[in-house]
Amino acid sequence: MTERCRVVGILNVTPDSFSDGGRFVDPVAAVEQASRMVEEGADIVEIGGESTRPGAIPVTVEEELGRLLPVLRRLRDTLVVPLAVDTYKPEVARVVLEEGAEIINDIYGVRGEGRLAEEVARAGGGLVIMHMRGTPADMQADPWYEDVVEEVLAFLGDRVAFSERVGVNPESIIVDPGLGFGKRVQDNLALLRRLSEFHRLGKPIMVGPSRKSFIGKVLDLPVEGRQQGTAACLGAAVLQGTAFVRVHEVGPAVQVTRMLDAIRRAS
Ligand code: HH2
Repeated sequence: MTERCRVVGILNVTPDSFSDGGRFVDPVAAVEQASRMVEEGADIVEIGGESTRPGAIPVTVEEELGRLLPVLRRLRDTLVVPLAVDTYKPEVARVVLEEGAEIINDIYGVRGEGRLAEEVARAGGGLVIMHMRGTPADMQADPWYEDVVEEVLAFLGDRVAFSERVGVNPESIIVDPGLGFGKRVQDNLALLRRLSEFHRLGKPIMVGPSRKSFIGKVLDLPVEGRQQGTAACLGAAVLQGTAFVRVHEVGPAVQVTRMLDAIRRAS
């Protein structure tokens, strides 16, 4: 089991992300936010150039790179932590890996022909394989599972094997059940409750509950009121040995995960 849970700070350089959309489109504001997250204890900063919220509109490769590169180029020379990029496009992955990103986070879980996995393999980068049912456009249209944990495990197991076949370093693969991506409230809760079953895959686990709508539905709260709900989800995840948590508010998450790590280590 992982020694210490790592905190991944989310930096969306998009106009339309569900929780921080529009705040960090300006590269200067984005760089300030990234530096703040590192000061607060982020282990990784992850930049996203296309929103994946339900119903979000896809952007072209040029648009996505146009958002990412000014920020990535500034950050790679100043930040002391690894940079990840949230993209599912192989062309974007190739360029950002050349420009200093070390990890690619693919919400499509290297589906399809898997060109993205080949780009990661070629660059010797890290890969986050996330589960999503459908696409952001249709994922919340009546999702249904017989056994959500088994189905997500089967998908991730298959995609891990595929990624290793095309040459991604087995030591650099992280798996993520994709909270909020084509799941009902009870599916998200079951995934969190049974997260320890994902250790069967033999890979570090990442989860991203931060401010998501299933928290809002349980607590009947808008996005800006979901800090404590997020912290509760981190509690469930860290006590089951998750290796990475992906959050918008790094400072509180660092405190929560350090405390949970201390509890986990107690005999
Ligand atoms: N959640 C979001 C985006 N990418 N990647 C992983 N691995 N796991 C997640 O849970 C995950 C993810 C959605 O959150 P956010 O990036 O804040 O929103 P948006 O997609 O609207 O930019």
